Amino acid sequence: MPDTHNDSASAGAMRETDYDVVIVGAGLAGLYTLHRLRGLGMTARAYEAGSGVGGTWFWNKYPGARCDVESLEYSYAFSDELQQEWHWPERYGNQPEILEYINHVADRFDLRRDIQLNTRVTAAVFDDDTNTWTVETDQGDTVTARYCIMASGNLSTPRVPDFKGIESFKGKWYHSGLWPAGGVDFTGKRVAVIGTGSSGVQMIPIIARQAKHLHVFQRTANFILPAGNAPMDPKRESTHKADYPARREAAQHTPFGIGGFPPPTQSALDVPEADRNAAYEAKWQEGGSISFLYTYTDLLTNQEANDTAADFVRNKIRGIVKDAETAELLCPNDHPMGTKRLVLDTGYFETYNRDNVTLVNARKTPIEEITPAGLRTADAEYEFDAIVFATGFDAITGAMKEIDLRTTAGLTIQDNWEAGPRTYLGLMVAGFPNMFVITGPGSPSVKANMIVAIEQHTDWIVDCLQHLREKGVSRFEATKQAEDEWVQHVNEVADSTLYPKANSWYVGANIPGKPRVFMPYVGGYERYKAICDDVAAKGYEGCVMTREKTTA
Ligand code: NA7
Repeated sequence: MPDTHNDSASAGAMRETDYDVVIVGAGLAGLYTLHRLRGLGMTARAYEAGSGVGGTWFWNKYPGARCDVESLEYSYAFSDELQQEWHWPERYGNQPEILEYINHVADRFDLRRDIQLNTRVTAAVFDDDTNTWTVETDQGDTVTARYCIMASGNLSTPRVPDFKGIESFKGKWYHSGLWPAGGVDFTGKRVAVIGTGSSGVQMIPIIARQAKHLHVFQRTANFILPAGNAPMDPKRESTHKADYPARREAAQHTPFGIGGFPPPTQSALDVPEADRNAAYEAKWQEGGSISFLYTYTDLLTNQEANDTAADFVRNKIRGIVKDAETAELLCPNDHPMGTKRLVLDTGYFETYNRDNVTLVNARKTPIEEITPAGLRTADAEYEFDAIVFATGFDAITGAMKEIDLRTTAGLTIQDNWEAGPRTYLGLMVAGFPNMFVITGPGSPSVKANMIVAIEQHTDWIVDCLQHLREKGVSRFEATKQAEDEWVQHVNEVADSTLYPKANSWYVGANIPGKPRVFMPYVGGYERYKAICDDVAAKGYEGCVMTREKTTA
């Protein structure tokens, strides 16, 4: 671990700013940050591009949008009253329910008065002399703050591929992450869905029930498991709530920040085939992705072990999908199971048994052009009334790189991250003092229960701000050495797993030209948290603090 820790004094009094903190984004991360900063008596302003709070859950209104972590776990833990009182109607929250919950939190904790909606942060510049940030928005605001906290999300920059001819299309087109608030009725329409990640897989069964005909363009077959969604079992809810604080605490000591699953104890290869398949079958029936990955210790680290689970899933697909050729096309075959985000479905594979659904192999015959009437692949022309792009996001780094984020010392985030993102603990970027990132690259957030990661990051940052205030620190930054060592650690951990084998958004593979770097920390949430706690306990090891000589 890095050991650079410096505490120096500089001349001059602490410069006045409009706010102590500017927060970029009012999703789950921005809201909790605002709440915590209030508790510290700090002034803060959150800017949010959407016309409502909620981030991901505000934008992703496509049919079937649902969380893949169970509601009783995918919810804030910071208020026991909140978690006791809130009732989740289903095992997994759907988008409207989660958005309702987030709005309830905004009201309950009186957060809205410090949030400016319909406002996108366009620039954030750190002044190297005054140690303050100046933030500009597309609504003409220019404000100063001591600190800037990026709560701008990992999947908040929707990407429509650069297809030729898109402007010529005479029908309507949509992106999953920019869905119209009033919904879309596909009844009687000829529809194309492009993309079979979580968004495509969730919407396809629903659109298939409405459309006259649905063509699905699949480039990569994914590993998809049954969600096992169901109305919330009242007994399960009351048992969970009776034990909530202990369950939340237990989740802190797990690799994914999700409790309730006994950790695996055996290698998949130490178990006879029949027993192994029985174990996978039980997990398949139970539903859920983390539980499935927990069947054996080595599913994400040993190719041979992984193959046993992958074969089980492929056989399931062949058992559900009646047309043998379609079934084969739906069988993932180019990456180990779990190395792309595992998708949870409700009736996805069954949808291909409908007469009005056709699967197109967009790997063999790529989409070449959008035409006025529909689209053209390498070997055919199609006519559509609507095209849905479920083509994903410029993940993890997209939102920050869209901002003119720089320092007067001459650094820009775009240059700094040209060869891939670099952070210390996923929380700070060397050269960008007084800036924190929530769920940034190099943190385990997208590989963990996101809301648990958000609370952990925020608590760490807010505790740090309190420390800095008590010490009269005006400038706080990660050292280059600490950042280099963290980046190396993130890479070493990733290389000890099967994750880098997949062309996923974890490595930026879905964006042409994006540097191929494994961005999340996959050493486990609990290990990451222990490292963060240790860094703080050692007086923010790996960071430099500059104190004012006079703060009176
Ligand atoms: P994903 O998981 O990035 O999926 C995007 C899908 O779109 C994926 O199947 C891509 O295929 C496909 N895609 C992208 N570009 C093209 C082109 N040009 N032609 C054909 N197909 C294309 O995004 P989602 O919105 O589904 O999910 C994002 C996360 O949200 C998810 O992981 C959960 O964490 C929640 P590819 O696999 O790149 O070959």
